[in-house]
Amino acid sequence: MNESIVVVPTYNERHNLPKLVSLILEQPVSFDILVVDDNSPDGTGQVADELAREHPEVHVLHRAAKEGLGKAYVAGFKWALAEGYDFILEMDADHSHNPNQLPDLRAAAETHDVVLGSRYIGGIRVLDWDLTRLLISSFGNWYARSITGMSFTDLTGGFKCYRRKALEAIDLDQIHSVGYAFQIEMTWWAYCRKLRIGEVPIIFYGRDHGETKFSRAIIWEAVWTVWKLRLGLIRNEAAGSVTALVG
Ligand SMILES: Nc1nc2c(ncn2[C@@H]2O[C@H](COP(=O)(O)OP(=O)(O)OP(=O)(O)O)[C@@H](O)[C@H]2O)c(=O)[nH]1
Ligand SMILES: [Mg+2]
Repeated sequence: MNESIVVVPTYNERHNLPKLVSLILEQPVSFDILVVDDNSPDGTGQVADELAREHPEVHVLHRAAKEGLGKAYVAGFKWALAEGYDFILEMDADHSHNPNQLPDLRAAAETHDVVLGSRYIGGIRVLDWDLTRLLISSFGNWYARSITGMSFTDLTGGFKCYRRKALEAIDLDQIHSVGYAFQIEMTWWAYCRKLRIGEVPIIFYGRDHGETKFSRAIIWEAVWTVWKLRLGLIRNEAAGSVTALVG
């Protein structure tokens, strides 16, 4: 068992997963991998099982139905904590995140409890997106930053590394959000706990194969969630609340 594990949520990613797994396993730093599949109709779960038979580093968590990214991550994080991993990373399965940057995130976690892979620190590094999608993402980050007061440049990204301590500080059963808001919410509770949060620059690539799950519902969830967090309308007993910041 390695001390670090990469949690990869999948929904209809059968064409992306095998290449992703081999790229992660080629890294100079060793990582285990947990695929969290929500019973993808395209058979991603079976592809993941085959990869697990081939590579002892690969594990698969099968969930019964699609419930959104947030629920899949929570299940994956709980599994990783129960198995005893010290560094828990997350990335998308669609080759938007480059596995060559996993060692950078892991290295930054030597001195931080939560490391955010940032597309926007020191300039915009997003390839293949049309202008509308880029504007939604950069405006969304500005909006989340302004309302929450967290000064990080990329609050909605899904390429991150948590130290065990950070995930233990948050009550994962009380996580509210399912889409991009999940990423903001997790960072928010770490921020309320005054954990050490850092950012490392990453390059983001548009998805390789398959269909997007990006939707209006996901955007609206994020629009409201930042207010709910800031106003203390969502609570996380373990992590404390906004009053800890103000008080
Ligand atoms: N297990 C699980 N994985 C999901 C779910 N929704 C999305 N994912 C995975 O989460 C990752 C990010 O989702 P994407 O569909 O790439 O979302 P996105 O990056 O905003 O949008 P596109 O890249 O344009 O599709 C991918 O690996 C998806 O397969 C879900 O409900 N359950
Ligand atoms: Mg994607």
